[in-house]
Amino acid sequence: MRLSRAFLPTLKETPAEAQIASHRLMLRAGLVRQTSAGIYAWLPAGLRVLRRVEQIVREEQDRAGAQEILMPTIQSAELWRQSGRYDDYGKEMLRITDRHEREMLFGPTNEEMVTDIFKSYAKSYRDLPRNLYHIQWKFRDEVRPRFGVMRGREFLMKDAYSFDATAVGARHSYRQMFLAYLRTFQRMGLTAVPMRADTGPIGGDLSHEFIILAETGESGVFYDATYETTDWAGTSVSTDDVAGLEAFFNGVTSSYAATDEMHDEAAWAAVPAERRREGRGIEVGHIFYFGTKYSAAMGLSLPGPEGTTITPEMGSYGIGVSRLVGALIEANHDEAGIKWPDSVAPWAAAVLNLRQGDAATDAMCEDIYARLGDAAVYDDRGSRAGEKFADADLMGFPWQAIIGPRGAAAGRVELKRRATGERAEVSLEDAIARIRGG
Ligand code: P5A
Repeated sequence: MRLSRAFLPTLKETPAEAQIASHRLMLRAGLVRQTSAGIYAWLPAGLRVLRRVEQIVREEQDRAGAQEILMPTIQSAELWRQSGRYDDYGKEMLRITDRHEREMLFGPTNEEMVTDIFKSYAKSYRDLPRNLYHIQWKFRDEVRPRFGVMRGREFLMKDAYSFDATAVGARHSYRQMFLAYLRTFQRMGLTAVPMRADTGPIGGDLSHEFIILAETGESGVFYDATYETTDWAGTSVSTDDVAGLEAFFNGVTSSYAATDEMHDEAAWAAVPAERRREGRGIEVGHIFYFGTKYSAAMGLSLPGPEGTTITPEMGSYGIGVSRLVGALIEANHDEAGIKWPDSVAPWAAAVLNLRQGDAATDAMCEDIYARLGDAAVYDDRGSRAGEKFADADLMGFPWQAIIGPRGAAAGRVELKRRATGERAEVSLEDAIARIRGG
């Protein structure tokens, strides 16, 4: 992408409405544009990050055995009356009436719809277990949308739903998602601590929130410092290994970690004082085991073995995909701008031409840009070097390949690593190899 032709608008001024770093930087780096309170349009750079985050989430869901579907955003009120949540959900639900006066709504979550779909096809207990997920926009009419995409009204969620024949099976499905979540966040370079959590309007008795520690987070958290140092996601346990996964899960959850809603002073007092950590965090995922709450209410029952009847045990598993883009910036930025981790960066590198119009400099920039292809943006604008540096730092490309007349004459590129600030003078070949290597 050539910046001279790109739609990558950056702002010099700090927008007054943004209270936290990630929101300020998302607006300044031209990732999103607010169109109504809590509703955002995703601009090219923001969309590329959103898609990369989504793809990591998708790969780890698939790897854990979940299957992707796509359910609509608009749902019928009738489904929600069956579960009893239509009236319970209150003002957070955006209610819509169609031309035939039928009551519809913009889905805040999909437990009812997926239960209804599964019920239409499942014939017996042999169709269990199954896990279905989708990545789709949700709408919740939050009283106080704030912090940009962190607490939006319209937001992108990955939501998975598991169906099992037994409670034992359902706990295994829960643990499969638990491990998939640890792996997902680790691939984005984030440390997400799983914490015992309240189930709220989703229901059930077993629930964990995955929290990224950040001062600007909305949840108060209490946890054992073990979570800061142990590489849980690095485990080689397979999501199909029932006993191994249970042992893994028990190992991870044996250390104390809870949100303020679930905080237990007695258990906290048992954590050695030097390992007690209190702070704030951003909830990027939330998983629930709620048994037969929806299957029973919506008439999902299947013939079991030997004349029995089974009401499937269910769980649901959410990841805030659009919120993660904000959380990633909260965890990776400095005064100058964003420092994207390689795995989610919109482009791996920016090629900065310090003397636009100088034949040798232009030629070398064109060469490296052509060879990097879609991995790079090329700052070929006529602007001053200082502006190019500032924009590249702001937009947060992991690498900057800086080329001026002196480097071009010597066949050298100045390569800057955004995350550490390290600089090295390297050949064109080395620059390309290092950028491609992440
Ligand atoms: C689990 C999947 C659920 O809705 N039903 C389907 C369950 N859980 S949840 O905790 O309410 O939401 C899942 C994740 O979605 C993100 N999220 C939000 N992101 C941005 N703006 C919002 N207003 C918002 N609300 C929820 C969070 O990351 C949450 O963990």
